[in-house]
Amino acid sequence: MQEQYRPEQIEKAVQADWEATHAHRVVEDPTKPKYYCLSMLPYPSGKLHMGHVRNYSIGDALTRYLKMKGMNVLQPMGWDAFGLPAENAAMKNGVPPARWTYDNIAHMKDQLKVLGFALDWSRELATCKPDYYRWNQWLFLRMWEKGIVYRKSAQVNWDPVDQTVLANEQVIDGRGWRTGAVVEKREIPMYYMKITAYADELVAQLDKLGWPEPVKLMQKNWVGRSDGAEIHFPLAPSPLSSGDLAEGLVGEGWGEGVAQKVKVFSTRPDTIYGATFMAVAPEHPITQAAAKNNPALAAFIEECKKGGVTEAELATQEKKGMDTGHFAVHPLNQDRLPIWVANYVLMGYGEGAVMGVPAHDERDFAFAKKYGLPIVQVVAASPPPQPSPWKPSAKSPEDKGEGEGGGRVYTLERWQDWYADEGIAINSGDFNGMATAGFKKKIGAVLAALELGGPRITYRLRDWGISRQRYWGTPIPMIHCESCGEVPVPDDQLPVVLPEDLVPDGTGNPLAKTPAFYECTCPKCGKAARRETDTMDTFVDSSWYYMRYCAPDAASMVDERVEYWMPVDQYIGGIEHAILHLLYARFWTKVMRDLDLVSLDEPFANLLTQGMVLNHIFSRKGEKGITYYPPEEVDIRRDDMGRITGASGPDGQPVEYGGFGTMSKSKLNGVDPKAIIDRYGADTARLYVMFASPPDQSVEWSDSSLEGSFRFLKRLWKIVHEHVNSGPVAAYKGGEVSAELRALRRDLHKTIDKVGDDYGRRKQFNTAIAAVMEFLNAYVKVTDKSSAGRAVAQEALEAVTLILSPIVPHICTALWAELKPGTRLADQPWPAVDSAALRQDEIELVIQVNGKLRGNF
Ligand code: ANZ
Ligand code: ZN
Repeated sequence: MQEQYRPEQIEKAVQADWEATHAHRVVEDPTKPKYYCLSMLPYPSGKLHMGHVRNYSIGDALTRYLKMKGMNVLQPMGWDAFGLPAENAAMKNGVPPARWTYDNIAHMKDQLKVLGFALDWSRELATCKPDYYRWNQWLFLRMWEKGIVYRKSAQVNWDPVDQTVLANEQVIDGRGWRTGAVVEKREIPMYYMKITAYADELVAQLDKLGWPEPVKLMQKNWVGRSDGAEIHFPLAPSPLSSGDLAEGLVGEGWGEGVAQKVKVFSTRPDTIYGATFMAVAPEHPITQAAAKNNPALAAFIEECKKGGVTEAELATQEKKGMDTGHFAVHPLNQDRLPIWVANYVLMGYGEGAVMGVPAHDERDFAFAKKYGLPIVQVVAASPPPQPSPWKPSAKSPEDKGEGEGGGRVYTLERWQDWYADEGIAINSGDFNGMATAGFKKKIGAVLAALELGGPRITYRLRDWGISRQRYWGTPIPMIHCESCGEVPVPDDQLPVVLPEDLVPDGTGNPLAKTPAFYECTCPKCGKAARRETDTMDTFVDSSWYYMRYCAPDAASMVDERVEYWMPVDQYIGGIEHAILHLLYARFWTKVMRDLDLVSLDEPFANLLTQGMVLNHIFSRKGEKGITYYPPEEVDIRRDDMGRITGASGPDGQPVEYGGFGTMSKSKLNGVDPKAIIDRYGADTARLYVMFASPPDQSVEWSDSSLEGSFRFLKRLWKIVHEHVNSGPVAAYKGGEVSAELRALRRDLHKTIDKVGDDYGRRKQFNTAIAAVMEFLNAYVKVTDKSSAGRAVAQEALEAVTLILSPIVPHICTALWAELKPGTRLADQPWPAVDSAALRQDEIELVIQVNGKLRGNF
């Protein structure tokens, strides 16, 4: 046996052997329990980063462990190959996105192979290949037939200089990233998938998933189910001066009769008597109608358009509003409520209008305070909160003009959270004294009987707009015909192939400028027609790739092999995909189920979100902004405790230490896995990322721990070398051995047991590694070199090699070959725990009395 640990030699040799024996290929085998271990597929950006290494090392350890346990384990890999970065790179370098993508795939595949993951490459797929995306198109057409896909106009960001649609991330401070032109909003038709039809199921089935609770909560909140009521407030005849609102609404698409009321959605219909004003969104038809004769209001609407549109932005921005001068009538007490336009009301949620209940809604409260609108308490806490913040208004209620809510108007200085609480209804007509929970249940029916609303459920979730005005994606298989309208591409004309030789130049989708692509004949009438040039959101590609791995060569979208492998038993990936990707994949699976393509409800039974790999951030503020310095180019000063006290850059001048942050290109704090592997080998890189912390926690990069991992492998090599070099040894066959050896065997079998439990059940690899390290410390202390001692040493080293192999498979394969010449580690099962060895003949019993040591037995 070679004396030195030479990772560069053994890793190549071991990998060549795996390759030659197709060691990682799996086939469906109904006689074995199956296990599907899936890591999220990478975007082929060109380079593997430490995050990939960590993600795939976790999946690989689990895969290798479960294979040793006798399971049929599928661990595939592929490429999320469509997307914007390829177009940007193409623009920069003048090469087609396809070329860039395929080159990157080839390069990253080499890097993955060097890491020695047990991947079944025979199932590799790239989502940009027609034999994959044709099924995106095929399913899209099935969804179209079922009405799950529909077409609707929506707003997009329009760059007036480039004459192109911009993705949200291409809009920087309201301007186009390339041209700097002020971005406009445009309405264009787009295709949508009705994910909202699955909203309830997407929430309900979270319960049966073995996912981290925070991820389930994020999904639940994203769907955002709200139970409440729809309430109609009829419009009051308007004062002459501001024109009649109902008239103004005619021709606004409100249809006759419908225009006569303001509809709102409320989750607290039990506070209906506390409504003192109406607030409508700036885009609401009522606002538009009211603005016709009101230039100040029109100007206000324009101003609102400039503000943010996300919910977070709306929640934080200052509440602003303007009175329309019109009124609505309260459906229960007939009060006249002023209709205001408010910037905190979202057009896209509920009805785009709210009833303002300032006493019990924080936003309404802020708004009412600002504009001097009345505040009426209608819920009394039970037991009453103390001290009561409510004071009768200083002004007499009569001063409010209309006399509405006579005697019920209170002032309130500050908002407190519990104003929103449930309690007992007061100031609420016939409902006074009722618990608000019961009131809330009842009011829906009351409103329905009055034909002024009824119970209603609303979701935050919107339908999934999948149209992208981009080139590098799956072509949407539709044809626009002047006579026939929207015509789906017939199945026998699939796939609609994306030309791979176009080079985008930043001035819009090149497909729309390529007649060879868009000119076609209508499948229905045979006349000249135009092919859709939008492509699909790349989240479509990642919504079902994991099913295609199961049957990569199927002549249909899926086949019975999908039933064998699915669901994914363990999915591993970044927390950044906790919402959209997982939600879309779950939706897509349910659609496939409802189309009778698969029988499962949920694609991912268990989920592990691995923590980020972090590194130090060093920077310096200069005239031109912040400059970042790679940690390896910085001279770091530390105190006795190892804490960083200061640092200087390559020029000797001080740089600022910003703590640990995610490794990122922009902060120049990434560590290139290639450099690590070149220097220490793949096993050290794998050991390091697995040992550094539990898989779901972040890893703070440390060069010294990396060194430590390498030293440990060198030590392991040395221990086995010493043992093997001392000549042949008989295997341990059981029977009595010395107390020292008995203790070592107990330690060994406890370790095997713990490591198996850590890998398989707890999925905590760092503690497993620590246990093996501890065991080896005990091992080297044993002095017995008798034949029994040598036999136990052989047993111990064989077991150590086996149980470490899921983490560091190359070195273990090589060591195994030395320990048991003529056999292969790849053929070995997980070592059995000898329960007899676990038995302890002696224990030490320590006696303490009142905390004082009194003796031991
Ligand atoms: C009266 C009320 C009283 C409300 C109260 C809340 C508390 P979630 O839980 O998010 O569904 N709302 C409805 N549509 C809105 C829109 N388009 N833009 C902004 N706000 C809107 O919240 C529903 C609540 O948010 C609704 O219940 C409504 O205010 C408001 F003590 O109605 B509520
Ligand atoms: Zn036609």
